[in-house]
Amino acid sequence: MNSNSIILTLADLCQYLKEHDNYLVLTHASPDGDTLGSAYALKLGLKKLGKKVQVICPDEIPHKYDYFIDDSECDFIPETVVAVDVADIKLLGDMWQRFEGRIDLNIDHHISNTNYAKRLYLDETASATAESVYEILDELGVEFDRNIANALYTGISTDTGCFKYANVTVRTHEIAAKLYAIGVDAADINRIMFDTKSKSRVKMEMMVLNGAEFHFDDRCMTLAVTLDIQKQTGCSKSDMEGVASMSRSVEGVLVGVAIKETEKNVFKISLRTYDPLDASEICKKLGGGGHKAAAGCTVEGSLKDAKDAILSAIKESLEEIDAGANITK
Ligand SMILES: [Mn+2]
Repeated sequence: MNSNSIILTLADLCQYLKEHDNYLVLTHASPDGDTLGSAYALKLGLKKLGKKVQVICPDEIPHKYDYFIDDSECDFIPETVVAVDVADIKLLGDMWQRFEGRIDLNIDHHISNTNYAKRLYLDETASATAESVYEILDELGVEFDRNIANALYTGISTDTGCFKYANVTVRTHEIAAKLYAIGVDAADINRIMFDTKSKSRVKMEMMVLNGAEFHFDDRCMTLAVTLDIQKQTGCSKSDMEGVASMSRSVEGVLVGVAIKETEKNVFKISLRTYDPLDASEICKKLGGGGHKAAAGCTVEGSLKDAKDAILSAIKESLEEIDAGANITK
């Protein structure tokens, strides 16, 4: 694996994008608003510069994103492969081996980025990759339109929990303001992304909350979505996206854990933490990664194995914090 990406500045990146063509833009598997919004905004923007662009998503794209998906196809042989919001090549899911060593450019904001691409533009101060894509298109002189604004707004709003998380900066709001000036459909997007739940999701949440567990003086809450629950409620992958933040919204909880069974005896764990707990540090212990407040990892075995593994990693971090608190007393 190439672990020494050439690090690009914004100017280098824009130069590169101008000089190349026939783009294949890749999103991560289990796509979220940021990877999709970034990929399609990039596609729409580069097309305006006369470039040929195709987006590939390793998984089916949930219909709720239909309003900015540009399905237009044109015939070309891809020359330049760009991964957006993809911190690690393995996050390409079933496609990662096909693209190993073949990613020309990676545009990302994850501090855990594994430098797998030939070139990397990484801005870990950006709340969302879409924030960077806004700056890139702006720098390239692309004329923004409502579709691009909607795609970018989706990326930024979903990665910030609708501008609620600690990753929001002055710049996040400045870019959002620019998107408003372009005519972004913010209220409609917010309703679709944050205020609408499918019935199967509500049923799933009821069952998941029934099995909720509290640990470590109620500072940790775990929620598990087993295959059985998924089968009984018919909930989709995107229905399960919000489970991790459900637990963190409980009073006194510093770390919310969502354990999703993705196939028999394989559990994808999502962590949401508040300061001073670092979700990325905890998940790294189990081979995963992510951001300080939101990270993930995968554990194989039984549900109990998965729970034991993540709880012991969390316990270590909580003990370190408690020890630190004692020293400062
Ligand atoms: Mn992102």
